Amino acid sequence: MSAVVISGTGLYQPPYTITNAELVEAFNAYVDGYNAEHAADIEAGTLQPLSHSSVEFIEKASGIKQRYVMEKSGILDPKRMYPRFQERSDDQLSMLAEIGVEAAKKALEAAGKTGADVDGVICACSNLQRAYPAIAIEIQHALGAGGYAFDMNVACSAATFGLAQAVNAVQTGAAKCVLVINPEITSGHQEWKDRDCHFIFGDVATATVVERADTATAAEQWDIVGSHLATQFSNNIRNNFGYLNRSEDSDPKARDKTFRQEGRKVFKEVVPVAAAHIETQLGALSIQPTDVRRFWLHQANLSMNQLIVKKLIGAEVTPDVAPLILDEYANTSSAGSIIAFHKYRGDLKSGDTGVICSFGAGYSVGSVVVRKR
Ligand code: CO8
Repeated sequence: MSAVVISGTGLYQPPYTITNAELVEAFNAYVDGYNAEHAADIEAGTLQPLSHSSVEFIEKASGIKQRYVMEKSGILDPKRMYPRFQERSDDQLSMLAEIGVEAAKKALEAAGKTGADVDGVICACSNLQRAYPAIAIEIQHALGAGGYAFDMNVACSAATFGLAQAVNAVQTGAAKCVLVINPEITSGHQEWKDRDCHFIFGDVATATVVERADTATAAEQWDIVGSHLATQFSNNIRNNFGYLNRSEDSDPKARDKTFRQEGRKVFKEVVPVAAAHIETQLGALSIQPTDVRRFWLHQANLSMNQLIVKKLIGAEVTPDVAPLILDEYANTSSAGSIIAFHKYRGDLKSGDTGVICSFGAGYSVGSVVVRKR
């Protein structure tokens, strides 16, 4: 079995920012328009009016202050409320591949590698742009990589599950250098008209280079100490969009064809599952949670992350122990824990141990324990 390291990460940040104030202004204009249009039904008591959203609620309930998006005019248009993208021809790079390639180039540069060194590409994300060919194969082609490539989706846990597949491939000799890429254009599947969740998501792409330790040349390398994955079925986060919708003659714009969740239930059920998951993994590796220098957690909710780490270390949680990127990026689904790892690891010393952990729809929990070389 080969020793495996993470030798580089990369981040692609979309061009547009939407602040909570901008989002709430557009949402409230949509609500006013909807209530005016349906005034007679609301008056007759046959339809419930929609309620305004608020900046204060969003910041207090989630910790989110803004998000990056690929396109903002469509999202902020009260008559539309979703992004406006240009359809591309078959010979143009797809949007998902394009942002994946940007993140991958940065990760390769950090690792001191080129596309030609890569013999495995995994595109791991929450929403895939098309059925086939795989986005990963398109990225493999664009980077001039060899070997094999495939797409996978484990919603918010796609990145850690993808990392675990990459580690297995390198350990067993199936590949030498694998790129795990997480392009998340969540704005396409976010329900911008639902006040319970209209503030949650943002767009981004991350990439991670996983390779044999004996080929790694990067100045900074992270040993993979172990990975641990688990799933448990739940309908509390769900999206029914899929290829059978046409045959079902269902409405492609119906509410169940975009992201929906029982946020309160998710919060309550996932906190203990994630904390127990990390504790079990650390126990199996003979590591005390208090000896973990940093937790790079999935970024869905500030209080959720604080509770999980507090359960583990039995003390109040500081950003030094569990850094937050959610305030700036919002929930970027699978990419969140990788953004945190990408931005907040430079100060750690050789021998320091950290945990990259994601949790979300499925339910799914994935954790990867790493140690700085
Ligand atoms: N403005 C003002 N008031 C509001 C708003 C709003 N925008 N929204 C809700 N309220 C009201 C509610 O109506 C409610 O009022 P009342 O008490 O009168 O009934 C009150 O505020 C409280 O509402 P909630 O109980 O819903 O509020 P919470 O405190 O639970 O906060 C959160 C809501 C922030 C959603 C919180 O529950 C949370 O973060 N939960 C965890 C969610 C989570 O981790 N989800 C993971 C999903 S991500 C994932 O797995 C990836 C999926 C794939 C990505 C797809 C991309 C699109």
